[in-house]
Amino acid sequence: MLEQARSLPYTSRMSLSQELFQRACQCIPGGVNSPVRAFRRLDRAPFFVTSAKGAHLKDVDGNDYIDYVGTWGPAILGHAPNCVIEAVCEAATHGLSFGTPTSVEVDMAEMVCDWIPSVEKLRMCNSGTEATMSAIRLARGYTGRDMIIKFDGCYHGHSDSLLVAAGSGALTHGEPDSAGVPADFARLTLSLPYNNREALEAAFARVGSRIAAIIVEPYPGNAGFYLPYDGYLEFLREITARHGALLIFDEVMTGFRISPAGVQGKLNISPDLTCLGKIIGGGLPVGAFGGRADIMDCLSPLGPVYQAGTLSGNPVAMAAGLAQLRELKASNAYERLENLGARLEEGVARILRDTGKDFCFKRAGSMYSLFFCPGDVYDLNSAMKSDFNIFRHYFLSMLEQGVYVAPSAYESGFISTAHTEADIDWTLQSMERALRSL
Ligand code: KE4
Repeated sequence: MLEQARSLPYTSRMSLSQELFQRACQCIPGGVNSPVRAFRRLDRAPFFVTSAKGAHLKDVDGNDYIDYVGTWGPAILGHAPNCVIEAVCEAATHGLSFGTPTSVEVDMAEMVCDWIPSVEKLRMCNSGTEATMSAIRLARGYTGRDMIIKFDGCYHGHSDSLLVAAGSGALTHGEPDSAGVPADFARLTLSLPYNNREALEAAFARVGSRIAAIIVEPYPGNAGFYLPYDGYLEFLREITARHGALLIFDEVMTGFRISPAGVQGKLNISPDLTCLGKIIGGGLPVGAFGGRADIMDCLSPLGPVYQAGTLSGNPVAMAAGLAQLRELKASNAYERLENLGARLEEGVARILRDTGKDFCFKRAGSMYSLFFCPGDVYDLNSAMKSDFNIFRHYFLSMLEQGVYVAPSAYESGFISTAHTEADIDWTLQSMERALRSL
């Protein structure tokens, strides 16, 4: 069908993604397998990708895009890095899944424990949702307590306990508190404003003895990307220790991204448990959670907290993740990511100055967000001030110029080591044209 479509006049070819989207909507809810991909409220159908390499995506209509979504974080080396492709092809020749232990799972666990000092033991799973869901259950099992604290706009996947005031697609589509989550479940999750010490002190004063854990995105990236106030994460460490609750860092996006040891490595904070995903899978479905051995040993088959998965530690996925992590370690990836991120940030600052736009730009390393509102962004309420109509104009203008930024005002942007200075410069030129056309 693709070849036939390609022979059509260009104007008809433009509809191939739309034709696919129409077909998809007949058999897939909303036409997508994850809501944020749907381009809802963006006045156009999503494009359908045929291939990706380095910093670029190609769609079925032959359009090419510089990609700042990076499949929502995993593509830190760019798409389809040769080292990952070769590792996957090699692993696949030995089999796809065994349901038995394999050496690559040991290699992966040893590597993560080496990279992230707070992780003494690790359990693999198949998504970030599984990782956080399991970490929550483990925290409840270890402490014997039921309540969880999360933060407004933070997103930890779609397990029932965590779809309360959630970010990412839940926020994008106005469903921060999803239907289908029993009220009795939601009552055990307290969602508080991020960067607000008083709210936390008050919650612990009220129900501290019932709180099993705080789970936090140390650098929130699911209401757009913003940062903790100085000392805030250290405060989370102190108040949880003071009340016998656990501290869970959800580093599904920031792990191996902000530093080789995520945010915790950059700030030298030791959470009790850490959730991982995305980069650790090299683009294949992988999640993981780990932490203090005395807590992790509560997991079956050693302890009473059950957690399992048919494809957990899948050998092909492990090969992909190991290849990606090894390349990150062997290259000067983090220096390159910082240099590219700084180039983008300096360019954005110049553009905002030259165009007189009072917008807020936040960045750490290769994660960033542009908020279309004045003032600082430091929590969900301030992020929600970003003007959606300006965002939609910006998104569509950038796409027309061959730059794919996240199709939501409530996601982070990601730079990869495969982005070039020329990519960044084209992106900045496109951004300036987009903002000047407002
Ligand atoms: P997954 O179940 O989607 O693998 O991971 C859930 C998750 C957990 N924790 C954090 C901090 C996350 O950002 C995520 C998922 N991230 C979103 C993008 N912000 C996934 C994109 C999507 O839902 O399609």
